[in-house]
Amino acid sequence: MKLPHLLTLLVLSASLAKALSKPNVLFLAIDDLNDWIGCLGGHPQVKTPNLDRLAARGTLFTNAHCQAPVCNPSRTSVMLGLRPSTTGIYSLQPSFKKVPKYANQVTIPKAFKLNGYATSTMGKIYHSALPKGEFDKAGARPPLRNRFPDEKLVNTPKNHKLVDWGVWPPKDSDQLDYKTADWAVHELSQKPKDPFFMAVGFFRPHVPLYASQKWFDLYPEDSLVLPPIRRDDRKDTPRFSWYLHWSLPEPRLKFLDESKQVKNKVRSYLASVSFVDSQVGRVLDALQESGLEDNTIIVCWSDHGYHLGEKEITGKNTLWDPTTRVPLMFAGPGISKGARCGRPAELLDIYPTLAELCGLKSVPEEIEGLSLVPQLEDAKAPRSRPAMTSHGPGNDSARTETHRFIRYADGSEELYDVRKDPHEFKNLASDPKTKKLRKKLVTYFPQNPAKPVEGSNARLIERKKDGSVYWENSLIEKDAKIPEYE
Ligand SMILES: [Ca+2]
Ligand SMILES: [Ca+2]
Repeated sequence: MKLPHLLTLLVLSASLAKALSKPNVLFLAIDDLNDWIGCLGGHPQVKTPNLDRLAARGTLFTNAHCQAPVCNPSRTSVMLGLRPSTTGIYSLQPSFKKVPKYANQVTIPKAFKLNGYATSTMGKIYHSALPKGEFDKAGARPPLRNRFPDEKLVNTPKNHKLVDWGVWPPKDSDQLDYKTADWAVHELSQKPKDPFFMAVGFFRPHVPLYASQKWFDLYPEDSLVLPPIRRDDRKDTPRFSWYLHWSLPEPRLKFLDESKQVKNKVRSYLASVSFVDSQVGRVLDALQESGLEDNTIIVCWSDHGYHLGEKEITGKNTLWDPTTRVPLMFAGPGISKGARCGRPAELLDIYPTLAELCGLKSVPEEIEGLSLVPQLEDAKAPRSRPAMTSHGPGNDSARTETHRFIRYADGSEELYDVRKDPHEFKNLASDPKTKKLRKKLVTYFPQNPAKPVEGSNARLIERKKDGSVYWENSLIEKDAKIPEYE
């Protein structure tokens, strides 16, 4: 009788040890990546074998949306677990570190650190320079030769240095993302101290949309499929929708049409996506080779999407799917494999999800997301609310499984039935039959959105109480022509 008893003890202690050993976390952030990845099907030709294999290893959220349609507020919302309408951080500045109320907030990496994790990072996780004290260890940004060509490849109306696209640089290893992947590969090969939280932030497909020739070769120009663009799509969107992207460094569709750049820009974006996918692949391979894969949770997300002509614009700063819909996937211990979840999900949910998966104790009570663990166990598990996105106070959007609803700060509205109209072409908000639904969806919006914090500026849209509207703190005249459009 002694032997079975010993065996039982051994089995018990092995499962106890497993339960006690905290999983590592590999946190992969990608900048400006919309739903143009193979497993989300946003573009029929896109090639992202590495993101696709990660999705196949875990659970992919097919209806995930950012909380703000620009870098700084979206990333702040993810890392602090708070909505822009709560913090008042809506624009490209300030960093939360400059907002006294949030300067010492327990962010995701800090929560891991407080729970005994070794934390490290390289690349773009926060929008601005990496705040001090966020991670134990940070990879240094290396000097880059060939970061920019001698002259811009495309002359755009604003001629912003970053707003450029085409074949560049000659070698992948000249790209910052390559160096970032190098760093992660090296760190993983050293078998980091257990448990670890490693955040790796990739910069493409943020502009400039540069990739070397081999990535362009994946998308021959003569067979290129263009996104669903309707050149009269803004006829039924309110004037206020233009205020959300009143004047951007990114050109309008009109410029792309006139300069015959639609195909070139679409190809450049696709090439940039495939390039960044290859760098994600290098990191995933390194994790596998390290032997740590079985005890590592991987989460991969993008801070918001990107328009390539849809709704007659390029860039972000909107409340429609091309901007709000983002890749979000989890893989690792306790997560269903090969699952696709169509329930609305928010990037805000990453914080409580990781906290639950890793059994974190020191997590701020006020974080606003909902843990996605029920959906990671069973993709059909219900979800109590839509995914919300805000751009400036009072401009809100709710995405359910069937509809997209938008209300702007002046009360104008849009409603799309995405079952019949997945590209949000036909605004149904003026149809009286939709009133009941619109009234219901309004109830999810923030009731008293925070005012923009001091120092807010770039990409800030604000409607004052007297009805005047300010773009980046400058008044928009009531009858002003829409820049670069009218
Ligand atoms: Ca971004
Ligand atoms: Ca339309």
